[in-house]
Amino acid sequence: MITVHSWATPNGHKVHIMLEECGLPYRVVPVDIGAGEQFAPDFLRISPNNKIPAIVDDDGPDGRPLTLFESGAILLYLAGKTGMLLPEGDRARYAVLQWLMFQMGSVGPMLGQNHHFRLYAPEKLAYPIQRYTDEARRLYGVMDRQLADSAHIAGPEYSIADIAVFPWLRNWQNQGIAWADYPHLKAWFDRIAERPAVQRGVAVLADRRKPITDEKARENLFGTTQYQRR
Ligand SMILES: N[C@@H](CCC(=O)N[C@@H](CS)C(=O)NCC(=O)O)C(=O)O
Repeated sequence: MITVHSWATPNGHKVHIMLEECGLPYRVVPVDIGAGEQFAPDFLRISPNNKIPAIVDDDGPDGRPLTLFESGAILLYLAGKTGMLLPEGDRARYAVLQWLMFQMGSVGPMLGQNHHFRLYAPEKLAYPIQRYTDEARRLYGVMDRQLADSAHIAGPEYSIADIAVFPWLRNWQNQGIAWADYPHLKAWFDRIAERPAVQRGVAVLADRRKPITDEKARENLFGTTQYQRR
């Protein structure tokens, strides 16, 4: 059995979607990151970076339990375990890895900062809002051009690269994005959103998540608690 320690955020959704696509049995342990549960010693033992998602697979590659944090590593692990959504041929496989790294290194961090300065920062600061909105638009443009001649993010087949990117674009309204500027990306987004496993994946824990409006949640996520020595 796989246990997913998670919350209903884009990085959590990636893993929930992958588990649903693979049809693996799993159970979810909610880690309410607004309430500070990511700092609990038991969670830090499996996720020392105090972030969701993390998994524990009782049946790891050598038959012993395996723990993993970082959503990209988890997607690769689940693809390896099931033989699904990561092509076997070298050329196609490296294309998927390339776009997965693009998501992990650019889409996630840049859109994350964009959300931060647009929604959560106590002051609306013009410079970072401009900087991260520009970056978001640039990245949407990169993906739109890729999808002009490709059915999926990393090539003709649906893969873990699509699963990694999709949840980050669900919040496009809060990113200063006009879908009309990215027609190929929008068509892809709508196709992915129709997949039953994707719909089940984004529903996981969705009823538990609350908007980050209270001071305690803000403090846990962005304040001194975050930067205490552990
Ligand atoms: N690179 C990490 C990022 C994970 C991440 O940023 N998780 C956020 C939620 S989407 C989190 O747990 N934040 C809580 C915190 O920073 O304390 C991954 O892809 O797994």
